[in-house]
Amino acid sequence: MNLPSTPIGFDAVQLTMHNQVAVVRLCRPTKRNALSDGLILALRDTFQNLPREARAAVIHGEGDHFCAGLDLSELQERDAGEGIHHSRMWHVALDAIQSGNVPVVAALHGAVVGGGLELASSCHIRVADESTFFALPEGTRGIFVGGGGSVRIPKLIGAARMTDMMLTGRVYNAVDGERIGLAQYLVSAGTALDKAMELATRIATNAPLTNYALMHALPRIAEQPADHGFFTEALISSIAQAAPEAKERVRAFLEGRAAKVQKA
Ligand code: 1HE
Repeated sequence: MNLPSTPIGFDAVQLTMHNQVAVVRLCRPTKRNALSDGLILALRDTFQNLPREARAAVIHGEGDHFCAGLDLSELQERDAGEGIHHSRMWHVALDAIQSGNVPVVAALHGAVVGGGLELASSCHIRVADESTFFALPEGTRGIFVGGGGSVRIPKLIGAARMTDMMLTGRVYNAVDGERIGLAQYLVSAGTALDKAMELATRIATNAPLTNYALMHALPRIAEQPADHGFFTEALISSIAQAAPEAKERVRAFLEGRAAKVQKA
């Protein structure tokens, strides 16, 4: 996709606005977009400070790969305390993506490995093109996931599959990755960004309160015991339907002014 390059912000993380969609690009292709501390902090700052007009976001990587994970050249001997702070820094950055104000769509291609998969897992929708491959080489490197992967990835594929990936170094191709739930969309090579932009543009037209409820209420409800979940659902659905925008959208449908659901 041909996106105009008027970056706002950081060298290795570029932000451009396309109508109401914020497009965030990892720009470290010579290092396969490996996530240095600086890049993690830039991601944090970018997502904590998205322009007010943003209603959805897309994240993608420059070059042949989405992201090669942690910048291994920065991996040093850390004592336990420093290790905790480093991991917590990733948690804050990726939480800014998952728990921000707008849904984020990841456009994936090439390597989505280690911390790159942790990053992708913090997004709300993942679009993988046919060149994508997923792996967690942490097991092979003698380390462990530290960017929230042990929380988020089992929610996508289950603890058993994640255990297998880390114990055996198993690599999933795009087809199998989509099949097991690492991505919700599989598209032809070179078209992930186009598809992600199409989805984000559509998401940006939703009522902001509905998007917010999906990002913030749904994951919590999914973790609650059923009776708590039903109660939380009743609260959030009543708040959403009471919004003037919801009333107008329902009225538009009843008056034949809104699109019907089309057969897939
Ligand atoms: C890197 C990194 C990196 C590439 N840190 N520098 N992640 C990994 O264990 C994955 C390591 N990377 C790879 O397996 C491969 O690089 C790729 C499959 C992603 C791409 O292969 P390729 O052939 O296209 O590139 P390359 O020749 O391996 O790498 C090009 C350059 O990028 C090279 O540097 P150069 O100076 O020699 O040109 C590589 O050293 C550099 N590079 N990946 C640093 N990851 C919060 S905890 C998270 C824990 C983890 O993420 S562990 C998993 C880390």
